[in-house]
Amino acid sequence: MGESKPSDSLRIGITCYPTVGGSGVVATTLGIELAQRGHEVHFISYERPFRLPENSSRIHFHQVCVNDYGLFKYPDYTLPLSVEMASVSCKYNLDVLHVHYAVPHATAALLSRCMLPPEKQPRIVTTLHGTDTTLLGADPGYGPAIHHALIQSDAVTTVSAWLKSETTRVIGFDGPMEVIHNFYEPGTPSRSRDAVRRELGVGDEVLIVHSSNLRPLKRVDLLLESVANIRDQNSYKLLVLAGGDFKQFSGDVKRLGLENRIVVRENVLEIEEYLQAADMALYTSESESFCLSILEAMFFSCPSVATNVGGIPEVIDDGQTGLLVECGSADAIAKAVEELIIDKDKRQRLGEKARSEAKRRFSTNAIIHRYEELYRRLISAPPTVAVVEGCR
Ligand code: GMT
Repeated sequence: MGESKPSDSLRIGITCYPTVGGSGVVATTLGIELAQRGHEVHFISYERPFRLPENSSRIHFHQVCVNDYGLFKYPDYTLPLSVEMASVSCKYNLDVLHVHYAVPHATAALLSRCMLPPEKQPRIVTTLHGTDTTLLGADPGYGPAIHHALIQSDAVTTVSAWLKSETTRVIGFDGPMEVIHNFYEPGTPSRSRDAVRRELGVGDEVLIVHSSNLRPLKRVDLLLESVANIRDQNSYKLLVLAGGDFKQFSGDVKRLGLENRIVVRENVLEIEEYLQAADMALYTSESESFCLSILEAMFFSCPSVATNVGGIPEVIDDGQTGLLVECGSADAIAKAVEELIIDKDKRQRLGEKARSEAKRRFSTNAIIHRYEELYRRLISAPPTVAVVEGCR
């Protein structure tokens, strides 16, 4: 299969986390878009990424088998992943191995390269997504391994300018990094906006959407406190699209008297259905390299109220495509949300601008060619032979 390909198409391996989560969504969409542009794409992971189509002739999935040997207290994923990466690289003559989220993917990619003869070694691209820098990069048990993987990669990209500077600050990596912002390609909803709003029990209220994996840095506690501070409690409903178990917050919901204001849908795959039914979005994270969910909402003309942290100001133009608020104050967040609830004209104006800016700056057409150009540049240059200096 690997032998005949159109002269300018590439063979690209992609490794990502296959579950619901921004880095996996971005990697999967990238693979689908690359295949549509004529490239041969090989996904290598422990599970098929949830949005990966089954029926594309140019998309292949290679499952990594993890054995739970009795001797091991913790099952190891990195070594079988590296072996599968080497095997796929060798069999299909990969030009590039593009890993999303450094841990453990970048280290596994380097190991796989060491297992291959020079003529079979693909160029390695590592895309940093967020907590691989901010959380794991600061962890002494991971930081030096991430630093090593970055200097040995042929290219490193970050999903925002903020994440690039954090990578230098936290990990001490001062090699080249290219900022390639995230992108999104909305699917077409299969139900009408009215049908979805009926399902959710929403009438004339403003429907506020929040979509996240609910991890502590998403500050769901602040989200709930903020909506509880909205003066007219009948003016809105909050839809939580939860990539996790929302029951952990039922105590807060009860304490704040929000039982009738919140609708939860867990592990939704077709988020477009719900985004088209929403009027605005709300994000209260304390750290965020980009926040793909804000971008997804923008494509459906939803302006967000969001905390002014990390890379979020690169996505939202404050006062034009959404409203930025300092993280921490539930009062300030509630006021910004109220402003968009009460002023429908403003909400719609910001929503329309959000949509046009999302298409202009963060559509697949605006971004995918940046990765293609990067791959071609790497292939035409000599591979990276980095020398590690000193101990870390
Ligand atoms: O880094 C993470 O926490 C996981 C990652 C994910 O897989 O959801 O989220 C990060 O990558 C997304 C896609 O690039 C970004 O939209 C998120 O902002 C980012 N999360 C954080 O920085 C906390």
